[in-house]
Amino acid sequence: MRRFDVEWPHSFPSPASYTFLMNIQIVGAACSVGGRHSGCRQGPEVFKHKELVGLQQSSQHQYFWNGTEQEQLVGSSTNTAVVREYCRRLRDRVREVIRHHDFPVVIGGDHSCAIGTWAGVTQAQRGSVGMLWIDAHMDSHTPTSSGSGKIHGMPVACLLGEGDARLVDLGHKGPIFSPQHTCLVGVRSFESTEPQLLQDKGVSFYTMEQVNQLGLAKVISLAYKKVSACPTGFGVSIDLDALDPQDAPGVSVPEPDGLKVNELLSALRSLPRSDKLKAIEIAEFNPEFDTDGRTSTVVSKLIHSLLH
Ligand SMILES: [Mn+2]
Repeated sequence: MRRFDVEWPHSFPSPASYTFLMNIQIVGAACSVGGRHSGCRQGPEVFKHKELVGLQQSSQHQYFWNGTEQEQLVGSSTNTAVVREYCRRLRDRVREVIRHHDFPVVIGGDHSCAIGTWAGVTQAQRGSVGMLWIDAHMDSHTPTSSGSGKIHGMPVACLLGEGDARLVDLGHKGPIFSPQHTCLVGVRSFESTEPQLLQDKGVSFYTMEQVNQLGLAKVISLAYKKVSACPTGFGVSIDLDALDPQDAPGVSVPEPDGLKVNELLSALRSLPRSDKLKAIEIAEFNPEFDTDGRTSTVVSKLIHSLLH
């Protein structure tokens, strides 16, 4: 019996993959100024309304709604100032969840929330963490390379220590992601400065073309091996735009020819469970474009596939 195995009464279903019980705290990250559409701000509340009860009923884990951090749009504040202040609050909330020995699942919100989420995780873990980043984009712009200036195109760079000083100093000293334990999967829309930055840092990535050549299960398993080797622990951040827009239309920046949701779910389900997984983040849920509720269901399934 492994350290975290729990014995169940015979009347209760106990899946073979079952390893340990957790209190899961879902944190809403209702932010949008880092992104392209204000609709992203509604993501967490719509998810809570549509999915929370189903998630609670389908799980052996205990799910709680920890609360939703709202962005404060005040007067003349720049987007960078708003995102910084926002990410500081999100960081503190995520850090406290881990300090209370619960497991944080952050639902965003534009992907700039990652700056706060993973700063909080590194503060709790007292060190850089590994990262499986599943995304159509590399999110590795800096203010000098970005055409749009949107901060949701910059979190990976910030978390590797590059970019606006106000967004890179939110965690512990040094980069928040351990570069050699960070891997991007599913990328298919990026500009040349971004892979350059990742290569300079020693971060690996699998483009959509490589996913199609090798198969998603293989890619996810290789990436997982790399990120889960980080001694401090690791996280998973999923931008819903990594998925094919037909499977997950409720995103702000859809990119065609993405990951098939069923393939991603089965690849994630087949990964070994690890107590070194410290947090999950699912970002860019935009309910304005999720007319039939397909995308909110996908969010639930992704959480389920990673934790069961
Ligand atoms: Mn992203």
